[in-house]
Amino acid sequence: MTSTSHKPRILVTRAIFPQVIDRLSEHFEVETNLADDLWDRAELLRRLQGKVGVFTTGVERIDADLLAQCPELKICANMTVGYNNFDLDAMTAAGVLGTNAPDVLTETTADFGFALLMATARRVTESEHFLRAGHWTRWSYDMFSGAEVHGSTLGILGMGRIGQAIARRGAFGFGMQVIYHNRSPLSAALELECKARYVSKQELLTTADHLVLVVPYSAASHHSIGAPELAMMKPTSTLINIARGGIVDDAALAQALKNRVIAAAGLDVFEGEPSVHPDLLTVPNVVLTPHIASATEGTRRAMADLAVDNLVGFLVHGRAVTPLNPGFTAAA
Ligand code: 8YV
Repeated sequence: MTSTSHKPRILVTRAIFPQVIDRLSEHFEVETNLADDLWDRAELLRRLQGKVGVFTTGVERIDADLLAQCPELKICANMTVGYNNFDLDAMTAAGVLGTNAPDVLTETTADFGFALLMATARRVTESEHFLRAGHWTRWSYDMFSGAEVHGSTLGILGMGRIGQAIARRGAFGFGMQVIYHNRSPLSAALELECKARYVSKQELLTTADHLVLVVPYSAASHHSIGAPELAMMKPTSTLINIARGGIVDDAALAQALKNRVIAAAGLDVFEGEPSVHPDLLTVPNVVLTPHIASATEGTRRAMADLAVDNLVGFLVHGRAVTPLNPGFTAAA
């Protein structure tokens, strides 16, 4: 398709709210993917030709090889807070800005983390499957007896904004003792606000009744929770992953759940998703959801709007709202 438009050209890689396309179209010539086709890398590369910006959804791998083939590209705007799809060093070297979508999803994602914790501890999906299968024929004193949530010890690995929002829910909503481990401790004021205590990773693993993972994915956090860490956890404990696939060794977790090394797990993210390790599908003591922690309409709109603000901010006004590259100086 040829065009006489002189607006800068951008690409939106997946289907998104029509209002998002409308907002972008005020400033840009927008190539969309309204059919929501899943493009392979070659197709993404082809579509990126001649584009100065791209609206991404957190899974499109932006690395040196791709950037070398897209010399006109200036900004990649993720509508997600996580940005492990960006090789930020390669982007900085190529003069390409990366932006993410923090803050707007914090409370919604923390709500979901807590929902998954509750469902896992109290065996909500396992018992529903039992009921739907027609197995509920009588009351029994220990039927689907689960783990206590109120008053228990909540462990949080990764104490960024979402971790802090989960800590507040646990401390003030459920009277939990909150412990956390992070690269560095929070300020004393923030610790007080979250009623959370900094501990070593070892103490976190051995003490938590419910351990929630909210750490960003990187080479350093790959398989942060594997067989040795699971073996350190209490046999009565639950593990919740709302961060990223790859932080947990899913094969080791499936084995640990099968052998009751820990009591249960709740997983919203998976290694190699949307594929799920087959052994996780056969153990009963795991709650599985398809990466939906931020999925409310209001939050997904806010995330997409922030990506638009970044594209317009940078390409039209010269300043992005939530830039990622440290010390990035290149102008749009
Ligand atoms: C996204 C997320 O919905 O923001 C993130 O980092 O994990 C979720 O909120 C998900 O990444 C969609 O790709």
